[in-house]
Amino acid sequence: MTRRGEVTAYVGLGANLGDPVAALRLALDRLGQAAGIQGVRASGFYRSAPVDAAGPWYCNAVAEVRTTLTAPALLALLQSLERAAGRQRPYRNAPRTLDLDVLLYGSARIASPDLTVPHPRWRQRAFVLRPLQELDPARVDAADLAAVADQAIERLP
Ligand code: PH2
Ligand code: MG
Ligand code: MG
Repeated sequence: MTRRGEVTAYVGLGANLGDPVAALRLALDRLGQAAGIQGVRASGFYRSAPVDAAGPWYCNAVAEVRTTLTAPALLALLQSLERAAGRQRPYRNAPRTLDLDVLLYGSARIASPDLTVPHPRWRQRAFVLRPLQELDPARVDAADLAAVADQAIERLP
């Protein structure tokens, strides 16, 4: 159930430096406790080979978030959690201790300098489609999933 004023958003979580599983768990806890977040439902965790990037394999997950925050406020919250996890940005797609992306924000389409929603590449990434499918199967297109079948990914037990 979504109450009036609440939006259902989907957040992608990823990490491939430090202790990625611990970082994702902590981020989910902090997200759930943040002001303006009414509920968080997380997918399972996945190990996935880097896509368009180098470095260690990632741990990835997706969270369904009920929120009264605006999309820019949600982005600011996610960025504060990334900073708390020691995120550095030496270059594009560098290995990271924590990456939190707004994938979807209700049915909104946003194209601002800071934020593009839906995330421009969410349908081309198995590490988004597979966990998202657990949370809301109807959102994931079978043809999209088939197109990313070559991306190495496994669900963690
Ligand atoms: N994030 C990227 C680039 N490549 N690959 C995997 N497997 N997982 C990610 O989270 C990821 C990536 C840029 O954000
Ligand atoms: Mg990302
Ligand atoms: Mg990001």
